[in-house]
Amino acid sequence: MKETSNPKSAQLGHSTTDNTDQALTTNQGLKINNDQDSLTAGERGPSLLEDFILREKITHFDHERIPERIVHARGSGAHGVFKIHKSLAKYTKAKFLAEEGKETPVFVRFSTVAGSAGSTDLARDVRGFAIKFYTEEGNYDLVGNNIPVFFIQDAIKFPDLIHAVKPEPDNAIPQAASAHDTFWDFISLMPESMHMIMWAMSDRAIPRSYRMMEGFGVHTFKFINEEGKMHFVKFHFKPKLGVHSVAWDEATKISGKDSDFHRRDLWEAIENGAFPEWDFGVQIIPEEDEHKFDFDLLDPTKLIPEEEVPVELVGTLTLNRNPDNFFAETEQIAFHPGHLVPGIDFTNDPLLQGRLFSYTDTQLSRLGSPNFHEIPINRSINTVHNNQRDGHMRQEITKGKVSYEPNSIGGGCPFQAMMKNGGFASQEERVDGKKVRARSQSFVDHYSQAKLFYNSQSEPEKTHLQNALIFELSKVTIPAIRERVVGQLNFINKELAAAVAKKVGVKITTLKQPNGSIPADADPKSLQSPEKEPSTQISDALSMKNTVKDTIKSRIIGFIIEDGVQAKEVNDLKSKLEKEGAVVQIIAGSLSAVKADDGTTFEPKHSLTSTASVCFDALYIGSGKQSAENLLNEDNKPGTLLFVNEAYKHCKAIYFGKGTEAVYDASNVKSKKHEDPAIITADQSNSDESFIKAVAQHRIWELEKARNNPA
Ligand code: HDE
Repeated sequence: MKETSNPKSAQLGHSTTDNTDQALTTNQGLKINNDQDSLTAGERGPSLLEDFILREKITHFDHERIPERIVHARGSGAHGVFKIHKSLAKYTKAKFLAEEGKETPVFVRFSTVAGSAGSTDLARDVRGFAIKFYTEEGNYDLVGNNIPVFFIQDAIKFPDLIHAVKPEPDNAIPQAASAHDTFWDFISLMPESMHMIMWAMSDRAIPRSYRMMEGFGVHTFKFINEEGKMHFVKFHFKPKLGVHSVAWDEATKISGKDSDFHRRDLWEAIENGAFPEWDFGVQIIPEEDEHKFDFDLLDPTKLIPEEEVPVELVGTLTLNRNPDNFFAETEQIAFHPGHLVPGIDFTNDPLLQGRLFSYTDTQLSRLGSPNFHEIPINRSINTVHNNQRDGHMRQEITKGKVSYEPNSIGGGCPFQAMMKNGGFASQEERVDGKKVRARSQSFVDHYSQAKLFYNSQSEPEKTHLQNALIFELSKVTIPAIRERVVGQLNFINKELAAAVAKKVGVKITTLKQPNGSIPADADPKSLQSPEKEPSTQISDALSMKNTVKDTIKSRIIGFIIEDGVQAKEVNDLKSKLEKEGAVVQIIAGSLSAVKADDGTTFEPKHSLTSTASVCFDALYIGSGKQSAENLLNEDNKPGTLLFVNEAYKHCKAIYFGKGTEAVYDASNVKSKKHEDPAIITADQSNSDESFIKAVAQHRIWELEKARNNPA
């Protein structure tokens, strides 16, 4: 889809300013002759109140900040297009899903949850995955996450959860981290969070890139077709590049080396034309099957295993344009799960129900006016007609005397649309029962899917999860909290609990009240036992081991070279890798041009000390004895070895070019030559191809334990 054919981009064009070749003006359009000095009484005298140019500039500056989002404050976004390949008309009348081949403009914002707007991208955290579809029937927002379940079952617990995870209120420590007392105190008392905790402590919470994570709608939603028939639906986005993460040690180091790592990665991929893509899929459940599952479809702490209901892939999401202005677009975009189009409706999931109130409410304090829908990024591509008027910063000039309905003076306009003409009508549903403040009995199963997730992980994933729990709980200063969390883990997996208990210095106790925080008058007998097993024992889709591993597209490969490097070898490999879509970046001892053996030069993008191996997916040590010797000279040796040793520790592919044995020998690489799939040497057959294959594997986590490398 060309940009000119994207109706949202065309609409934004009307609000976009280009300053090229323009004179500087005030906000009133007055050309400014001197923007260097204020108006003063005498050259060394006081400034004058009448200096409207100074006052306008300073006043605007004084008010340039708006409140950051209460959650998901740190985020990055991009424009793109959603295309439906296989019509869903059988299930939904939503036009953007029903018409095969239809393209819909989108804006997607990814985020972390707990940190402030300036916090590191690599925090261990859930990632937001919020999509605004600018459909011809109005904006549809799918405000999802990269994890398919949530911590809590009811919106009334959300402020508690967020207060617990945010920096502690007395000293505002720690920033963008769940590894502290209040978070784990709350979690230890909330068994319903255990499934989500398994996900949040897994490597899913430290993605390699926004482009390499899944997206989920989380809640069960409803599809309604032209005949009014309803199906339940779960939404999925599966990245074409596969689902990949970094190691925790990498994450903490990236936070120091480049805390904008994910933001930069998304920006650069789009600038380089490596447009991030996801397959869009749905799990469809006929209305009559609502109670067929051994969990409640309305419970947001449960997923539907793909073994029980397969994900049908029906579309693609592509991000193809960076915003022109971060504040105007990424910051001011306002999502809301209640932005619906005909053919999609909510369920009674009590978490979703609470969200329906929260999102508009929060925009009022964040964006400051009920007219936030008029901000260019939030405008629908179809025009808005209603009788809402006035308010702060109103932009629209609505003609006529009439601002009420019904009316005769305005000819009854704007009029209500019949359903057959696209009028939205909430799906009718029978609701009867007593007014109660209680959790449904069908929600009281907190451990079975936590077991499913844990049991579905590969060995290295289990180790990472265990280490994450150990790291987090080691930061908890109150032993009773650590012990209570271990007690919860013990209901999920005994070995996991034992391994964590040992490292965090607590004993395993059987919690008497596994169901944790319950209403004051609850009957403990009504609470179910943690012995329940999941309906599916193992689900392959839950392990990242089974993800896409056949592409090196957009992977960043560091070429470490120095003077004397063999130009032909470097150029040949570079073109091979670039042909496969990888990005090659030259690293040398300094930023001075590297003189190759044939007299040509290479311009380094980085020096050994300005970047680090954690910012790369794989390394190539450039061919040539001379280059290797220079990489090991007094000046460069520490940097070169740190690069190689860290990459080795993080199980990345490393390719030693011809004549670089000295670097191999000096490093911590202890693998037997030709026996380690991630360590490639130029003397092995098909070395280039072996390297490409190893890079596509992302990281060879299975080797981590054996390497036992302190780097
Ligand atoms: Fe949100 N959430 N949330 N949330 N959420 C917000 O809205 C809220 C929940 C999600 O990039 C806020 O505009 C409540 C689940 C994303 O702009 C706020 C509850 C899921 C984003 C809010 C939840 C999400 C938000 C803060 C429990 C995954 C970022 C700023 C009932 C399905 C959107 C804003 C963006 C943002 C409330 C739970 C996803 C305060 C009350 C579950 C991706 O309205």
